[in-house]
Amino acid sequence: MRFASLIAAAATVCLLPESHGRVLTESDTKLAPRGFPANAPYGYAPQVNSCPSNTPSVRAATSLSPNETAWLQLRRNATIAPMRTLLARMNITGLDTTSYLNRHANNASALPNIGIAVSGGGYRAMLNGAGYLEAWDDRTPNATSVGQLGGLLQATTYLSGLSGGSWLVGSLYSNNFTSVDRILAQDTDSSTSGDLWQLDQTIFEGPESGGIQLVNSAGYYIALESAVNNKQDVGFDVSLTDYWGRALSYQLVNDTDGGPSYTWSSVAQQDFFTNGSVPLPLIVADGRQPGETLVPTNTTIFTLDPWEIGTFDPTIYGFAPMQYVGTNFSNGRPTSNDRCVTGFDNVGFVYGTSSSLFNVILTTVNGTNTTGLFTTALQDAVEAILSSLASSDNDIADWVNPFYNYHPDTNPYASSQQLTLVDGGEDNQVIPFHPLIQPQRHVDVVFAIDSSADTNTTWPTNASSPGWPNGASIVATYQRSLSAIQNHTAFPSIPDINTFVNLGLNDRPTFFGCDAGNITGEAPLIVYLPNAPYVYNSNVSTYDLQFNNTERNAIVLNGYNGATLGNGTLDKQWPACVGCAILSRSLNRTGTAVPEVCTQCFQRYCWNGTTNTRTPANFVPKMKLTEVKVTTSGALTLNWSISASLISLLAAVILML
Ligand SMILES: *[C@@H]1O[C@H](CO)[C@@H](O)[C@H](O)[C@H]1NC(C)=O
Ligand SMILES: *[C@@H]1O[C@H](CO)[C@@H](O)[C@H](O)[C@H]1NC(C)=O
Ligand SMILES: *[C@@H]1O[C@H](CO)[C@@H](O)[C@H](O)[C@H]1NC(C)=O
Ligand SMILES: *[C@@H]1O[C@H](CO)[C@@H](O)[C@H](O)[C@H]1NC(C)=O
Ligand SMILES: *[C@@H]1O[C@H](CO)[C@@H](O)[C@H](O)[C@H]1NC(C)=O
Ligand SMILES: *[C@@H]1O[C@H](CO)[C@@H](O)[C@H](O)[C@H]1NC(C)=O
Ligand SMILES: *[C@@H]1O[C@H](CO)[C@@H](O)[C@H](O)[C@H]1NC(C)=O
Ligand SMILES: *[C@@H]1O[C@H](CO)[C@@H](O)[C@H](O)[C@H]1NC(C)=O
Ligand SMILES: *[C@@H]1O[C@H](CO)[C@@H](O)[C@H](O)[C@H]1NC(C)=O
Ligand SMILES: *[C@@H]1O[C@H](CO)[C@@H](O)[C@H](O)[C@H]1NC(C)=O
Ligand SMILES: *[C@@H]1O[C@H](CO)[C@@H](O)[C@H](O)[C@H]1NC(C)=O
Ligand SMILES: CC(=O)N[C@H]1CO[C@H](CO)[C@@H](O)[C@@H]1O
Repeated sequence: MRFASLIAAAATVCLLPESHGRVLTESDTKLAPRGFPANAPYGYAPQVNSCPSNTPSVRAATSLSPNETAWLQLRRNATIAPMRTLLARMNITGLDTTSYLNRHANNASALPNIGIAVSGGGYRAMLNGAGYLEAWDDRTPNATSVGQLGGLLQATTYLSGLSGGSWLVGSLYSNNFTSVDRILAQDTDSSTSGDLWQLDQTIFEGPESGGIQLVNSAGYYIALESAVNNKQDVGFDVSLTDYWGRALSYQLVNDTDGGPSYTWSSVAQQDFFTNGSVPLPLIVADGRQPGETLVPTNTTIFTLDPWEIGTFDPTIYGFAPMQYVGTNFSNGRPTSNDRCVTGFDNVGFVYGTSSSLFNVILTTVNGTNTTGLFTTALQDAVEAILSSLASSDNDIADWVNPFYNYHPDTNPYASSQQLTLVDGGEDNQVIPFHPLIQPQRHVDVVFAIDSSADTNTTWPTNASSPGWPNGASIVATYQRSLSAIQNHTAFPSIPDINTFVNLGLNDRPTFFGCDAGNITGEAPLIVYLPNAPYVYNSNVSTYDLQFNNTERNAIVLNGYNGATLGNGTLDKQWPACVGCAILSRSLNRTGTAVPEVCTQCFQRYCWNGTTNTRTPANFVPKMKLTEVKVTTSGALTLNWSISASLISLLAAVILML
């Protein structure tokens, strides 16, 4: 039986002392230019050195980081030219957008400040999100034709991602901010074997050898294990998330062994970033205290950007330098000037942390009658995992706590040397709004891609009939903005989830907070973009881990059609309406009259305060355009064995830990 033998193989690997300490290959350093393997030649093992003269420290969250403030000068300026081109193409009758932008070009802060938030939801979220980014990217062929939205990405200041959304964001930034279109196109170009986003081989099988990912046949599991062992051997605690992040990287980072030397902080040193030509990537994770099984809505939410890890929440209210995370800090200072750590912030560990939802999977499986679903061997494996995890508290991402002894009056982690982080969606806020609604950032509009599966999902019994969003995620963000932890973040009014379904707000783009005057505090206008069937039933299960390229591309294409409303066929005015959403807060600020076309758009797309709270019938959305046909070659029917293989990977790594 395949999965059982996988476990056996993994167990064998553990017994092989030779697999420790991977020998670095030449290609580790040779392939460097496309990304930034800042920790080379040490791979996944963090390094301890004496601290630099400018001693790293934790700062209070009273403002944006000096790094961000300086970088924004460049970035806000750099967004003007693409915004000018985009708005001009959007045909906003009654407003000369080019003169408007030119008039305010010497004061970029008067102009629109755009954020994009890519939700979680496994590969479904990564691929649906990719379709939106592809449609908004001016490098995509045809995306700059009349009626298209290419350039919105180039006009954006902030790009946040969580869980599956963080895989998308992490993948682009660790690959020279390559375009989605280029990643998908690699399959048709035979000169490059196409190693990115090859989802037909699950992370349990690993990539085919011979490509750039697996250069020799040493074996995928051996490489995974030895990388994590290397980290452990130099004195760091490891957890399931280390294996998870390493395994995902084989699909997401275009380098040998998924680039074990690639760090998240290195993004801040790359030209494409320092010259302000791309948005600031923000990855979100939740704090989960030891012993806690359910993550409350008012948990501390962490943001990991290339400069820092930390939070504006009034609990910790501080940020630590990303490059030196792993260092033992106490009350914000390194405990020893001889011991500053670098290389802990591996990029796979960062998006592995953002998607570390093992506790959710395991508690769900724990309550499920799995008789008849798993083989006896797997059943045993499940039970072994559950008891092992329960006793070891290992179902989290284990970070060295930079906030030890920091703000001890309010910081729930102040007395812990460990910072335990989990999937950013475990507090039900599956869309990463948190970093985008901080008042210091002054974001005007957030394009919020919601790929949650809320309707009709009792995992695992309904795993073959998974769900669509029903607004639950954005409702959770709204509710948090009313609670004690909000610390002056504001959010537009959002109705209940029954209203979402009854009014169809979850089945088409909906704007929230159109009237800035109806909000206490400064909040962006939200362009809510729910996953819906435009050309493909993209509601595949969160636990679906295998896609052939045809289905992968169909989900991306569905997202593209969601972004453009079928290249404008569902609404010819859609591009103008997107332009109006972009401009809305800026027009307020500069006292400019709102053009008639925008008034019409707002009547059509803004939620006007109506509610309908009765319990809705089963939500079954209709295909909006012509469906694309996909031969799935069995991939879709694999739901069960895939879930089973997830369990077997967990079993395998438990054996390794
Ligand atoms: C990174 O992308 C830029 C812009 O597309 C390109 O000019 C440059 O050659 C790329 N660098 C590498 C190493 O591929
Ligand atoms: C961030 O700012 C600090 C202090 O201003 C500076 O020392 C550091 O080099 C900056 N980091 C990067 C990656 O630019
Ligand atoms: C621009 O919009 C106006 C209506 O506001 C419409 O009459 C006109 O055809 C549109 N032009 C293009 C090129 O779409
Ligand atoms: C941004 O643009 C303004 C106006 O063109 C200019 O004065 C300013 O120096 C620019 N800032 C940076 C950091 O380039
Ligand atoms: C991946 O790396 C290979 C080898 O360096 C390169 O030829 C290919 O263009 C890269 N793919 C992408 C999508 O950047
Ligand atoms: C599994 O369920 C049992 C009984 O409901 C419970 O005692 C145990 O804590 C659960 N284990 C995990 C890991 O959730
Ligand atoms: C569990 O499922 C099996 C097979 O579907 C069924 O025969 C059994 O009665 C169920 N057990 C419980 C406790 O529900
Ligand atoms: C979170 O909510 C719980 C229950 O309402 C409350 O006891 C706790 O103090 C809150 N924590 C924070 C940090 O607001
Ligand atoms: C290119 O964009 C135009 C205008 O939106 C659209 O009609 C056409 O179908 C698109 N072509 C392709 C190949 O996507
Ligand atoms: C305006 O604000 C009130 C009070 O918060 C809220 O009940 C109402 O739903 C808001 N209207 C809209 C359209 O957001
Ligand atoms: C929910 O699942 C049931 C049975 O699996 C199916 O009949 C129904 O259509 C589903 N509803 C939705 C909203 O998908
Ligand atoms: C704007 C605001 O009220 N910020 C507060 C957030 O929380 C910290 C820590 O409690 C306060 O110091 C800030 O004033």
